[in-house]
Amino acid sequence: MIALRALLPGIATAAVLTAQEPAPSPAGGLTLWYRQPATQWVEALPIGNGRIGAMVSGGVETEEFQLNEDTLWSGGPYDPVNPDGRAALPEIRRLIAAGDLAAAQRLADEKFLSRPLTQAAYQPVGSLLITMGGTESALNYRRELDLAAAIARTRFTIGWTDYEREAFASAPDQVIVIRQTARNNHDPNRPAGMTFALAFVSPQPSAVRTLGRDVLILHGRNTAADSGPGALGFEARVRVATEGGTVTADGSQLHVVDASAAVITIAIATSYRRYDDVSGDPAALTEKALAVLAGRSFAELRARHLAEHQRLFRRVAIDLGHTPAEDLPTDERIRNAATAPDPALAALYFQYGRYLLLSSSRPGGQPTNLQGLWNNRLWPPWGSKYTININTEMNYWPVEVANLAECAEPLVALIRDLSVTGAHFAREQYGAGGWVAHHNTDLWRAAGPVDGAYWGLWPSGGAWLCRALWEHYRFSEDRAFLAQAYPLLKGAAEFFVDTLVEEPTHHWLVTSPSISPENAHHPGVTITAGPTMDSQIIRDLFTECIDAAGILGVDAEFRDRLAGLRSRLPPNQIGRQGQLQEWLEDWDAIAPEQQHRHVSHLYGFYPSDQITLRRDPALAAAVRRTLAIRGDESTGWAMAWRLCLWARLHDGEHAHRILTALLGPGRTYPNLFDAHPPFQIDGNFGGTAGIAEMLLQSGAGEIELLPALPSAWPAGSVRGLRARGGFEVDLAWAGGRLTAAVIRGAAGTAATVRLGDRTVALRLAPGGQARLGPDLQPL
Ligand code: FUC
Repeated sequence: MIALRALLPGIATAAVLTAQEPAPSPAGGLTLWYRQPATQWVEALPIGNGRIGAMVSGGVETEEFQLNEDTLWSGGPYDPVNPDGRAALPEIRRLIAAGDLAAAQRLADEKFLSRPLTQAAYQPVGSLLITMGGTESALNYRRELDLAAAIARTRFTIGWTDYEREAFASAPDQVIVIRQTARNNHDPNRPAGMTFALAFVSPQPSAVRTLGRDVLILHGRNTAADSGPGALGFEARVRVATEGGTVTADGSQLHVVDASAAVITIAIATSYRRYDDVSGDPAALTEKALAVLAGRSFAELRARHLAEHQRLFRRVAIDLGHTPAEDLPTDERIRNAATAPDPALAALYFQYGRYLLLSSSRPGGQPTNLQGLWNNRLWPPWGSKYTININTEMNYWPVEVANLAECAEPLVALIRDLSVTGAHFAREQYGAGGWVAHHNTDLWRAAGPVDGAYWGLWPSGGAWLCRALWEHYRFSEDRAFLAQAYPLLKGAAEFFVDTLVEEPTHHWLVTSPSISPENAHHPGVTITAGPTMDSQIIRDLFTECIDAAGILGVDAEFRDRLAGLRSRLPPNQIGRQGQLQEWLEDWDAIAPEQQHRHVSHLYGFYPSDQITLRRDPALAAAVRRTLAIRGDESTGWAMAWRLCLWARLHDGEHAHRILTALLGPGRTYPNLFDAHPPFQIDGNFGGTAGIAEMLLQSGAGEIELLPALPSAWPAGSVRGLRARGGFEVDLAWAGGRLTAAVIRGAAGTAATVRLGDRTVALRLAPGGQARLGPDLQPL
């Protein structure tokens, strides 16, 4: 029992005797496995199809599938515009220009923040409980998550019966499927019977009923948010089919008696259709989802699920080396991460990041939130929403390089929504054109500043999200996509065209009011004008618009206008500690939190490549100095960001030290979820991106091989990473040196390939593939 323990005090976990012989990890290192059921939520194993998901605890007496659906959030559609906001803006700006930052922050808190001050929260559906009863001890227990198949399995033996449970969340069929079997291990020819009850529990206002003898329904409403009452209905509908035995319903539970196998199918839906439309019919949707599967066997559902998962998952393979450490269960490997070299754990973490993206971000669904898709609390930390001053962006850092570009679609759709709600906010509260989003957003696509000016008064969240659009184009060179994305980029830029102000000292054009995300420059004060990160983000945004408009052959005048404004943005500055300056003024050394988790002004070095090691050595050295001051130790995502930055600095040893700490028990839970703490999924995705960045970097027409290979990974290989410019790359190395590289792309595509100081110019011949040897010589 995990998530709902408090609600179900009467249910105890059956005693589990672990198997004496540890089974080695199967499936080529792509399995998380354990010798005992989960006793807390961060030990349970996540499955998901991008829209619906479950945390599987692997219980014996009672198994819990804690369920989520990605549109079940608190509240309903709302407009966060503060009617006092627009009138207060000139005075906030005046106070900032006059240097009275604390007063500006106070006034912003009083007049400029969204109404209400907080956004909606992502919420759980409830749990499906499979209760077998009995108190006998289980033997030969093992549970696992097979990433290659996207299947969670639990196996154990009680007496003469072997039990096995398999569960997956199917993207093609939009249901969670569980199959439970019992086998007589003494005499396979004799039947083995399984008796269990199926029940729903939920922390939501909800009710349970049964339909016929084999359907169980949980239906309910979401709870209120500060923005208003719950406006969503939801339903989870389960059908059970058995081989042998009987199924009966008693109005609140289903009872399976003496079956040798049971297939449990779960459909979930809410009434959410769009951020401003909650008119969906969850009962009709779940009924239909189950009805269309009526003729399909379990084997067919499983085959369809596997084919879709493997189509995407198998694009990338990775091998970072092997040690005996990898033979232990996953929780023990995490415990040993700092002391027992385990390169295969880094490889598993990388593939787990890809698995999590596939499971939590699929076309048509919501983007991954702070917990991806998985949340068991009505009021999760930070509402488990979209924090767009780093966290949501980080969730998508691996999406292109790790060859899952399709998974970016929900983020593109969110940006499209924000370009509408954010245009309304820009107009009403800033009197500006274009669109804006601040540091958070939610299911209802609220775009205004929330929580407090200290955290929320940051107008660059939408612009940072737009970077994902440009990256998608850079990796794919897909012009049709660029044509769709351009209006979004343009709208984000138009907001700054209308709102940048001239600062009094250098006459640079800056954002005002703004902050450098969540870092105070003076005690209690974050508000300022023109923090470095804003100028970097706007410089990128303007450049992307100019380039995109050029490629598409549109908006010549707008391009010139942006180029003119871009030349007046503040430059990146080096401060008196030799650091990259975080604010217009050199406040870094006096800022109260010298080791602050955000490294916002290093955005320009990673994820952006506005500053590069080779083109801007002085600024890159300042980045390194800032990282040294900030230190390696931080929250999960903040360490993942540092990992990516050290990889960009080509310091593989330093990057590996951070990765090792990230993989240890302080920052990784037993189920490999990242610990902020508490759980936040961004560190998983940032860590995945960081591992890719150690092996391959690309940009400005160059593909760099093994730029930050640590000595801990002397031999290995990776297949299927993507590089900007439309390439796919395979690499193999031994003795810490490249042995072979394969670069694929469309015929005629050109790039410079770099290995250390050596470069070769490459133009792909017909067939679209080049093979290079240890010194980049053609093979
Ligand atoms: C930002 C971070 C916090 C946390 C929150 C969800 O506000 O500063 O560390 O990750 O998002």
